[in-house]
Amino acid sequence: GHKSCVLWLTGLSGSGKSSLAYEVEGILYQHGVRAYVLDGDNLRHGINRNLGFSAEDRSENIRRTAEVAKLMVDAGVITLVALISPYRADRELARSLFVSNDFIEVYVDCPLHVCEQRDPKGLYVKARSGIIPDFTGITSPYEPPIQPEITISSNQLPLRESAACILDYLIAHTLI
Ligand code: GGZ
Repeated sequence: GHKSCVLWLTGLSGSGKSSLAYEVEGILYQHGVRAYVLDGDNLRHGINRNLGFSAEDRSENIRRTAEVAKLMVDAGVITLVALISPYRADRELARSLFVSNDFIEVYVDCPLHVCEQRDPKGLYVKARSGIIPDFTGITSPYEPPIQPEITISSNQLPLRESAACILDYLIAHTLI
């Protein structure tokens, strides 16, 4: 058996949040544990499609996603949220919707210059040239977590090992 919870992955664009979330989801699935990824980029095509990247819209993006995550946790699913969620206050609001052990903040820590070198979608180049305004890390702030439950240095660990860190946490806290 398992106990549902939310793993809230925060970090820069290109830091590896989505890859890590889907890796953990896949491993949990193989072990018969129900898990589901709420990915910022995907949600912005659906329930969050009317939101942009102003501070207000990001707050609303986080609030809605946290409410959906809460429903999923109530339904017994281990829920992996992958959102930049750059503002501490927004992440704290998300945390406040859950009982303390159910909210696990995962800081996907990757230096900006590494994210910018990767630039898988060419967004950093566009941000630098001013084509994309309010881009996190370039023209919009990112406030790193102060006391995350888990920190993953994603540029220093292979994906499998990063996923193993999260699984180890879940095991150590008897969530799986
Ligand atoms: C940051 C942006 C922006 C701006 C588009 N700033 O790496 P990606 O491309 O695939 O994922 C990023 C995604 C960020 O959406 P989130 O919902 O996670 O952001 S937040 O939590 O801050 O609300 C990025 C793309 O959208 N993208 N414009 N200006 N990322």
